[in-house]
Amino acid sequence: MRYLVTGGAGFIGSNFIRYIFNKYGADAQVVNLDKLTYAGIRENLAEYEGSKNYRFVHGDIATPEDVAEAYKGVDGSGVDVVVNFAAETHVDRSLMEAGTFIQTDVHGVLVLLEEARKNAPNLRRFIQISTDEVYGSIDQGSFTESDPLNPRNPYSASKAGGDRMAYAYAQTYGMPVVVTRASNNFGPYQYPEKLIPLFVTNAIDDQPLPLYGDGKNIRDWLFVDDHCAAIDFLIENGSNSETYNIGGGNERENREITQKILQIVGKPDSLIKRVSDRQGHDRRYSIDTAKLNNLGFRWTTDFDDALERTVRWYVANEPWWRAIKERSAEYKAFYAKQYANR
Ligand code: NAD
Ligand code: TDX
Repeated sequence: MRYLVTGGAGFIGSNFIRYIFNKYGADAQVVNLDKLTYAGIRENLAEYEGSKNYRFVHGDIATPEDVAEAYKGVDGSGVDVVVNFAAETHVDRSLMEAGTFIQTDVHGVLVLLEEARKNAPNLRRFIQISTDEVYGSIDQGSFTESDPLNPRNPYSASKAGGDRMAYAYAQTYGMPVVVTRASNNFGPYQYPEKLIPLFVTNAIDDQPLPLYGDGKNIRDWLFVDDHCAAIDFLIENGSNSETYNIGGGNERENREITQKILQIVGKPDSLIKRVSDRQGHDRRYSIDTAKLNNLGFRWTTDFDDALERTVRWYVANEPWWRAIKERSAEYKAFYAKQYANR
């Protein structure tokens, strides 16, 4: 199979490319189109650089020329499948600067779809990676795929735009689109601005863990390998125009995750620092995964085991996150701004 993966230098995209090469070996060809924003780290996939099955294209999904170049594939023969991970992804950043979210998460999706019509008329599958956040917050019960969208922050509103744009191209032009809505991912190579990698790396350095509000917000946690396996499964088994929730079945309050991290790292609860709440902070995300389950997909990860392995990965891979936390001027500037408001 010939894949175009966008945003493959980021967290889930890099895990997905590794998953595909581990599973399919030389049968897979992957073009990775990535803009290398603050969140893109090309070295995450250093082991594939120079391989004849892998090609990195430095470009923007919102720039038609870059996208057309990527649709040529690894060897000029084209691509069969697109998996669009490229996005601005951090809710806190969308509260400071929403414009880039609209540009990439909405307009970028439009360009990718439009260029697919021109450059890849025989595409077998276009996977639009959306998020559980597009449904908004739910106090009880779980959202199914047919529930209305109610995004409540600029990030999720932008993702909802991209999600529905992909659907519109399926309806209007018959493109083989599948939309996936995943819950909170965790695992190796996650940028240390998201809850788990931020808290693990702060704990290692005896720095405060800034827990927002009362710490009782609930997220559903999905190990990144299960997410990659589900996407791979839906490339083959999903139906055109359909949307699939990909949850983890692991709903936890943030304060519980925080305490577990401290236990694994072996640091005291006194590192927890209650800070003022995120504006518009969604209370609880919960999605019903019966549709994916009924199609035959099976999750393989135990949450506690995966969390422990993830924490140990950050402990063992200090140079990876120290390069960001200590040498990225952008990272330091973001946190200076973030805590100036709190
Ligand atoms: P990430 O922030 O780690 O990586 C995003 C990647 O996209 C980076 O490599 C970045 O350089 C690239 N990128 C950004 N703008 C681009 C552009 N205009 N053109 C090309 N590349 C661009 O993100 P992630 O956590 O890996 O998320 C991947 C996808 O999964 C996103 O679409 C996100 O909305 C979705 N998602 C994430 C989660 C989660 O918990 N992380 C959950 C559900 C859905
Ligand atoms: O410092 C923090 N303190 C804190 O209490 C951070 C960074 C987060 N939190 C809370 C906010 C959320 O309730 O932890 C929870 C998780 O926060 P994030 O890691 O920022 O993720 P979230 O806002 O839930 O969004 C994530 O899941 C859905 C991803 O960032 C999105 O890309 C994905 O679509």
